[in-house]
Amino acid sequence: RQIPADANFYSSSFSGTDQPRVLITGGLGQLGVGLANFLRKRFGKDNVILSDIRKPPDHIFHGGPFIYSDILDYKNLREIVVNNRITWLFHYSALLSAIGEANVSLARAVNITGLHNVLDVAAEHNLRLFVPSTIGAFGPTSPRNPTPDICIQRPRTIYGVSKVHAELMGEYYHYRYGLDFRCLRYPGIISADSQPGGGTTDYAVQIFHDAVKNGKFECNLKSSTRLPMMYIDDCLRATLEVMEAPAESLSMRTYNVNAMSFTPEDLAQELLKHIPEFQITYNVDSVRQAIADSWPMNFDDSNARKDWGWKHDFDLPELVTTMLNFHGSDTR
Ligand code: AKB
Repeated sequence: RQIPADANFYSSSFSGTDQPRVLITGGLGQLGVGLANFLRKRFGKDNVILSDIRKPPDHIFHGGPFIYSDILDYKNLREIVVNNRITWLFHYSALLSAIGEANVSLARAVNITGLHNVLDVAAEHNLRLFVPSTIGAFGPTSPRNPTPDICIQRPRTIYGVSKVHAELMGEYYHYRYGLDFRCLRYPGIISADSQPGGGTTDYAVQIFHDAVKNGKFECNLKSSTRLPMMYIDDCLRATLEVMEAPAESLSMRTYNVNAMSFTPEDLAQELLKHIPEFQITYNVDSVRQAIADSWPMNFDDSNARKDWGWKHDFDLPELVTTMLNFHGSDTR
């Protein structure tokens, strides 16, 4: 691997007017397929390559290029970047907060060693690199209501620790080697046609499915647990917007982005407006509850709004209507 000592070596040869050639790692998670579809509309189907270590369902193969890539295998990653003339990389491979606590060594390998490979390949090949961070990058000693971009970050999960590491390493590579690193701290993301796996905010996705199918939902967080959340369309748009923002508009390389903030009780009340028979019960998972209690309740994203014009479209009422429409419920 060649990481030069000369900080000017990687001065950008990518001009914002070129059509990017995109690679998405961890493409079969909650966000990858939606991001690929979104980017393909803008950059063309063949310019966006989705990748994962798992075999995709047929419809994903038919939607555009899909290849095997293992972020723990540096040569494999480099071969893909070189052979496909990749210029932008979206790095979505990660173990989320709750599952990370059950698999610390795997989370450490994927979230930290994998990130090192991605950073090196991006720096070597002059890529523009997006790495998602999260509300989980904060901890119990961070200000929680609201949480600003710059404050104490002492998360208590391996997921959070790995995301703080990613933020710092990306910024370090930016200042040291000129890597065009861009990072958003996502709230809990709510999507209709893809499932999260192993997160603390997953309840806010599952509740719609169960409400429509069974008219009831058992929640694994307390009714009063307030967390920042965002609908997937806002998340994908924020991601593209920060990637397309002129470098000179970015006063930072890691931004909070926010849309709404609610508790399970707030969400249940909004669902009741559409499904009057809906019932919610609570059976608290102590691991997830402890994680949620250490996370921001509200996110201050004023820097994203000021620097590159971030503005969300979906608040709680629009979120609920959109999710219920997708799940085929009769929304009254
Ligand atoms: C999780 O709950 O672990 C993720 C996140 C907020 O980063 N959805």
